[in-house]
Amino acid sequence: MLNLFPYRLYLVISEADCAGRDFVRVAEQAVLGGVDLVQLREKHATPDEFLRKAERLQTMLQTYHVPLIINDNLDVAVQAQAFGIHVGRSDCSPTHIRSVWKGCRSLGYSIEQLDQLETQDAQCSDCLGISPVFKTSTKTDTVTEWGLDGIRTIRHRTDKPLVAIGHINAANTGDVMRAGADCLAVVSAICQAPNPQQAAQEIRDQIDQAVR
Ligand code: TZP
Ligand code: MG
Repeated sequence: MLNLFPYRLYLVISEADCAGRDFVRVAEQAVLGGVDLVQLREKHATPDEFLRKAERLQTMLQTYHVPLIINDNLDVAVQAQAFGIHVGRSDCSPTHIRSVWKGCRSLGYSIEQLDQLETQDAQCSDCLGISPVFKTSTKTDTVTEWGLDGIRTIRHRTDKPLVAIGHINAANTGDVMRAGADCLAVVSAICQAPNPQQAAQEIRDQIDQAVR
């Protein structure tokens, strides 16, 4: 079967996460280090600001043929001609997005509780976020810290591509991949790093070793 989710290292970025640096430049460095999918997650921007940021990021990413995913905002995703969207349990539902955005090429859905796996929303999604794997200060309103056992549990229950997120770094990458993740999503280990390209490269090397 055609692999519709060939991505391994997924940068999740917002301007506020980048320690005062230009977020598009940080994302570009991350791409040069091996990031192959980028999500713009702007929790405090107005819709107009969110769209402008998405367009800037999109322009850079297109030169590298790296897809852009928009967190949560369907209007921004459509207007920025993003590759896809990622939503959580309390956001616009995947079922609704499928019915209205025919051009969506990647629909991600965060799994915070096991009972979500059985839902239509999970079933119509292209990938599932395991959210969070470990406790993280980047997102504190979380429900379950899945840990490595949680990844294994979810892996046994679904064939969907699994994206692990939450305190992922080069030191735990191997364990998270071997527990059953297909792709790792990272905020601070790349965005806050003094050298985002090198930080991405280190995680990417660990991923490549784990999947060999
Ligand atoms: N969803 C679950 S954890 C998280 C999100 C957006 C934040 C992950 O950030 P970090 O800095 O990689 O732990
Ligand atoms: Mg959300």
